[in-house]
Amino acid sequence: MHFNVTDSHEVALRERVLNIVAETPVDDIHTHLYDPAFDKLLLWGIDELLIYHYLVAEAFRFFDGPYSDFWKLDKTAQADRIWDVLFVQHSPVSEACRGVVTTLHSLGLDARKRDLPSIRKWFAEQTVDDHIQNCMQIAGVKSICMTNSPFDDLERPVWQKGFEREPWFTSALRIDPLILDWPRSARRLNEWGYPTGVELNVGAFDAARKFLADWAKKMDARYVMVSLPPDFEFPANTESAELIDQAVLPFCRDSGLPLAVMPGVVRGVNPQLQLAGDGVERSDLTFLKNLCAGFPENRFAATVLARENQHELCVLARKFRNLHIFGCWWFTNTPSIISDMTRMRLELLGLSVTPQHSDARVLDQIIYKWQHSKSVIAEVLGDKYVDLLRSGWECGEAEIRRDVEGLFGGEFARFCGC
Ligand code: FIX
Ligand code: ZN
Repeated sequence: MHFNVTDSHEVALRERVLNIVAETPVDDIHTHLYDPAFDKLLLWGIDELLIYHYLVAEAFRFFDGPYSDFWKLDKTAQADRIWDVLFVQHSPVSEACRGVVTTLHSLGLDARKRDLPSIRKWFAEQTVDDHIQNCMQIAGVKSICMTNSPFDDLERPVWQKGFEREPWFTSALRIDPLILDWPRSARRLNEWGYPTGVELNVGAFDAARKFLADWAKKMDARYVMVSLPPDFEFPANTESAELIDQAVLPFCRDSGLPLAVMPGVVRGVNPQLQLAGDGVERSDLTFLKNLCAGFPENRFAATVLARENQHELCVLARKFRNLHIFGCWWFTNTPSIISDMTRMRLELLGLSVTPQHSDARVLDQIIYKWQHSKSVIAEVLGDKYVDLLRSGWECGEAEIRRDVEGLFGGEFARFCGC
């Protein structure tokens, strides 16, 4: 039976949801942005927006000639070429291109004039500190979680030297090389004062655990994170699986930090595209089931790259409360897929999820990533509250606010035990 609800009641409810979603500040739980202390590692401005690897992949579809013709150009010339091919010669309808338009417009720039030099001039007049505040305020982002890797030769010295972190930058300890390339990582651990051989034994696991503990402390990490290939297996007689079993999971248990896994990425499908050359394949999520079932004292967060995996991921999260699912990652971060995934997650899991993270690599991108995602999430949520209304349950303003705060960081913080 459906309750008799007037159209205007529904319209008002949708409007309320839209406003609350727009107003609720977000904890952006996975980005590739940096505290300004990392200097040049914090990317921002129009040229960085244009050479974002999402746009590079799209631009190459129109370029002729060798890949190197593009890569040998300096940043400004690369940005010029991308602007020309994706914004001038064609209309910027893709999600990544529209993102640039939304961002410029929200910053008060008129992209319709197609005047790249004047846009550049505006950015050249900004200071980084003001620009961070401006972008965060427009995007409605209250905290930005960095992806911090001790294996990154550019960022490691900054951590070692020490710096005063802006309070709104939090950290996730990223450990892909440790898990996926142990022989090389073992050599590096040795150089950094964690004595270990390449052979995996008690000493090696101890070294890896100590390394994780020291870096998690240095970074004040909220969680530990690794991206994984689609065929990743656990348990397995592989270095990766053994390291997870004997070093990462015990460390995470002792420290109380969740392990965030990101399966599905195939690195370097087309290496000529450099950072834009990674692809996706459907993952076998048996490993995740085995982790959640076999290690109930560990907490796992997961975002999965293939669209085809999303339903089973939701079902997995229904089975294991130590699994938190988050974000529409990378190739799933488009309005139509966000809409599908968010609907599915809410329908199967209710509100114990984090529907989105930005994955921004360029500061300014938080503006479009959140504006675009929020408009889809608001629409989906609006439908859900209207369905409830028709079924006989009305949610008040404070209840909706509570729910939305949960989705935009509250639930993740609860899951992390904060
Ligand atoms: O592994 C990751 O964290 C990915 O998000 C990146 O590798 C990827 O390049 C990206 O920027 C996706 O949005
Ligand atoms: Zn990422």
